[in-house]
Order: sequence, then structure tokens, then C-alpha cells
Amino acid sequence: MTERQRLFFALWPPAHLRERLTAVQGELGRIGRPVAAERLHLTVAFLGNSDPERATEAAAAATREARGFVLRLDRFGHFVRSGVVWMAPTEYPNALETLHRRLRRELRRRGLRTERRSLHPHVTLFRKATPSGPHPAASLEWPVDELTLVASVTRAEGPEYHRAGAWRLPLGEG
Ligand code: 2AM
Repeated sequence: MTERQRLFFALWPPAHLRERLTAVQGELGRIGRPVAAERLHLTVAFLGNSDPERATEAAAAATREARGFVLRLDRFGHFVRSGVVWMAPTEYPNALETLHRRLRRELRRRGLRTERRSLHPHVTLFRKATPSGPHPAASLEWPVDELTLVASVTRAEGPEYHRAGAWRLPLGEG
């Protein structure tokens, strides 16, 4: 077993979407601490302290026949208790649900557990937030063609993310 790290699986937005999300943060104003553009992501499965080698094997197995898909971020929300303001897809394709389910199954097979049972896909835009006023209208298209494994290191100034692995999810016909 390799040394444990605080791990999660995520979808990382492409540069053009990061820019759009940053613009949306600007429109929302100073409602909290904005997540920096390079840290914006959607968590697929949160592992917490786990063995990266087993997580890597699980992802390879779970993505073997997986396809890419398109998400449309069109909804804002607020987790009051954690002070998080997020954007999410109102509906999302089965392919994401399937990826999540396969990942959990392969992780479980290797003795790893994810912390949350059901999938609540969202991109956190602000932390320590107190939203005020209406949300801007937005509908952001996100072609997803990769799953990433991320190691999170806690620093005084906030978490630092390291890309620990990536698996292609081919987009296109079929
Ligand atoms: P958040 O953005 O809603 O805070 C790294 O910490 C990522 O994992 C963040 O996207 C965070 O979600 C998510 N995360 C942190 N703790 C979690 C937990 N116990 N269960 C599920 N996701 C978690």
C-alpha cells in the first residue's frame, strides 16, 4: 500500500468554461470567498484519506468502457450550513450516474469507500458565502472528456490540489 492521501475524483472544467464561471462569480459580487479559477471543479466521488494506488486501479477499471458526456450548468444553489454557493446541472446524463456507480463499485472492491452515498453534482463557486439578491441567468455547456483523481493538501491559505491521475472519457458518436 502506498502512503495515504486526501483524495477525490473530479471533473475539471476546460479553460473556456473556467473563464465563464469566473465571470459568473463576478456577476454574483462579493458574497463570499470565491474559489480560484484553477480550483473550480465538480466532485464525482470523495474518498478522504485513501491509498492512491488502489484509487488509480479502481478508476482504470471504472472508465474502461466509459464515454464522455455534456453537462449544462444552469442552476444556482446555496448550502446554508457549509456556506457554499454552487452551480449545478438541473438534469444530467445517465453517463455521469453510471460513472459514479462504477467508480464506487470498483473502489468498494478494493476496500475503499466514498463518503457520500448519492451523487449531488455541483461546482462550488464561493465558500463562506451569504448570497444576496437574485442569481444571474446562466447556462454553461461543459463537454466532459476526462475524469481526474485529485490529492488535496491542506494549507493555511486554503486547499492545494494536485492532479494524481486522469482517464479519458471519449466524446462523440455512439
Ligand atoms: P464542496 O465543493 O461542496 O465543498 C474537495 O474537498 C472536494 O470534495 C470539494 O469539491 C468538496 O465539496 C468535496 N468534499 C469535501 N468533503 C466531502 C465529503 N465528506 N463528501 C463529499 N464531498 C466532499
